[in-house]
Amino acid sequence: MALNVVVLVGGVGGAKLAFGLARILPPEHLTIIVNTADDFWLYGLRICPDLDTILYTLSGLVDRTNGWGVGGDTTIALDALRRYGEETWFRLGDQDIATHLLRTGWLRDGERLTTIVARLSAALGVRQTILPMTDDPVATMVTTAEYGEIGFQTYFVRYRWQPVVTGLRFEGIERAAMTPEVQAALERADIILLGPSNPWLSIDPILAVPGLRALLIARPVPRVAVTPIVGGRALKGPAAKLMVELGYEPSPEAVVRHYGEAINGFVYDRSDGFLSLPLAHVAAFETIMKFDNDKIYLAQTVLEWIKSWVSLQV
Ligand code: FO1
Repeated sequence: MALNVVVLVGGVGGAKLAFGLARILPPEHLTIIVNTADDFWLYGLRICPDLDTILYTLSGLVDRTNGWGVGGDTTIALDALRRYGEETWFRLGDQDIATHLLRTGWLRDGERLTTIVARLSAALGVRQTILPMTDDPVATMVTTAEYGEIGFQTYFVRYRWQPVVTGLRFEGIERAAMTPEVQAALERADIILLGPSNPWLSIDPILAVPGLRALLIARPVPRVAVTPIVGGRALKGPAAKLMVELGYEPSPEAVVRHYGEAINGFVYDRSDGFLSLPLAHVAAFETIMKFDNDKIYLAQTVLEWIKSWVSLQV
């Protein structure tokens, strides 16, 4: 019998592992819980970059160079917005805008983000379950040395994550409710994975949804994080830079310590040699996922390793 696997992810890095898992698991056995704290409003549209990255990756529509947006998309609407004097630092493609138009309309009609994602998934032929971490609006706010507190996408895209970060907060998180779908998925899970996403920017908002971290910790199943840090550097994006700015060493050890009780297993990269980590279950694999084969290999290797350790315990 296939196991139920739940994976917590942010954007591009997590999407790669989700892709690998989707290739080897029956679709009804894979649930992807996605960060929504990088969602924001732009031109009156609700944009959910991490959700869309997962949706486009699993449907095969994704732009394979960027890892986000729709492959081959044009930017005619963005050019027209520029003509009106609008700022266009966030590159929204024309096909991508169709997703935002529908989602915004459905949200305005009072529909939950969870059911909206299910509708979009079904229309794009995605059979795995993609769940937003919450239906409620949460916004990552980044305090920077240069600009004070700014929204996440302003920090990440507009300023290309160059400002020095002195603090982070997730606006609205206290009022965010865990959805019944997220709760049920975690309660049913045989294996819970934390993808190689940024622990502070992508995974922390998910764990900060009231009750979610406690539910995770209470589950007596493998809860395994895959490292986003290899050789002291981030696989993608600002994880290593951010860790230094927040006073941590950019290392797998610091990631393990940060996750604390939320995990009981950890996968780091083979190139980091032998690491002594304060966890019962630790493995070193090839974690860099450049090609589709790498994604499938890592997903397969991690699941096989977890299954071997679970059967040893039984
Ligand atoms: N990332 C960029 O670096 N530049 C962009 O212009 C950009 C546009 C964009 C449009 C739609 C979308 O779904 C994602 C987009 N991203 C862009 C990626 C995204 O903002 C980040 O990767 C995530 O928010 C971080 O997890």
